[in-house]
Amino acid sequence: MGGVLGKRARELKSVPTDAERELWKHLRREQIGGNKFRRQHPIGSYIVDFVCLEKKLVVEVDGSQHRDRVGYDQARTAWLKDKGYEVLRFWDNEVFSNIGGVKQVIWNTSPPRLDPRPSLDPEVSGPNGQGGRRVKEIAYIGLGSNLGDPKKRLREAINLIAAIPGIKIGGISSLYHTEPVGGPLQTWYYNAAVGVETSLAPEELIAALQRIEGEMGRARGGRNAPRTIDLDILLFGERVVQGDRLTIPHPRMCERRFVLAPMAEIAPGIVHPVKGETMGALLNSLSDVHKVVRKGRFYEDR
Ligand code: A4P
Ligand code: MG
Repeated sequence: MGGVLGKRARELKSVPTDAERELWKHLRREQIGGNKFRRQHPIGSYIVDFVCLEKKLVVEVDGSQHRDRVGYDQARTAWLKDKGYEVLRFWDNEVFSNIGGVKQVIWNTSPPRLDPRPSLDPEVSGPNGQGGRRVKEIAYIGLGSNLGDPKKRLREAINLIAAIPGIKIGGISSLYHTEPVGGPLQTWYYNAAVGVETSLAPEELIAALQRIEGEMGRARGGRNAPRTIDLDILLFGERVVQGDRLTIPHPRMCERRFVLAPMAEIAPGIVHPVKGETMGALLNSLSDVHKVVRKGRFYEDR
């Protein structure tokens, strides 16, 4: 998606006005956001758009104030809808005067569900312009945090994952509040799982995830120590990888309720390539007694 929409974004991008900048800051404070696009309004004013990549959602904020006129670019909206985007529209006075309501509408818009079958789209080319053609695969990433506003950290991590070239987020689990497993006495974690469609190789994916952990200020505090963010590759298609730096499936996933609960939510029928059992079955037969509390849909629990 990045390619086409990215090109579109480049076409539309220009220097924002002060009003737009202020609006953008406001929405950022409220953690609505993704990329910001701007374009010349057909009737002489401007539209500011916010694209939530992980939800395939475009939010159009129209600053024209002319409610009686059709201010939106209908061809563009049709184009986005054709590409599977949900388009929500707000007038800027709605955004300023009712940010809570607007937020609710945005976060309640359901995230897209991941199609668990790998796409065999032959048009997928290798990342970094290498030209080698790669088949997209479905990988699942486990997220965990128990330091520094963990819920916010998980959202931030999902946004950063969505921005990795060669990755498209498909499914996002609910947010789970979980009792710590192992390690020193520490506060409860928040955990989640996301499914991604990717043309990256597993080694490239783990490198990208470790970069994000670094960017988000993760300090390595030892095994099972508290952490601002932990991003683990749980599954990568049906691959079994056993290297020095990477083990897939994640070696401890089947013993952990904080991993299997979100996984069984987004991918109940996916089979563990070594155990030969589905995520749902693994969760049902799990003996882990650590508490895991589902906190509702990820974007509702704010
Ligand atoms: N590595 C190998 N395979 C993988 C993989 N599939 N995904 C290597 C990610 N990393 C993988 O990881 C250590 C090394 O594992 C890396 O160099 C990587 O190349 P790390 O993230 O630096 O360290 P870590 O996360 O502390 O170690 P580990 O063993 O991954 O810990 P876990 O198993 O992730 O457990 N309790 C609750 N409730 N919720 C939690 O999220 N997390 C942990 C950490 C403990 N208790 C928890 C939670
Ligand atoms: Mg880890």
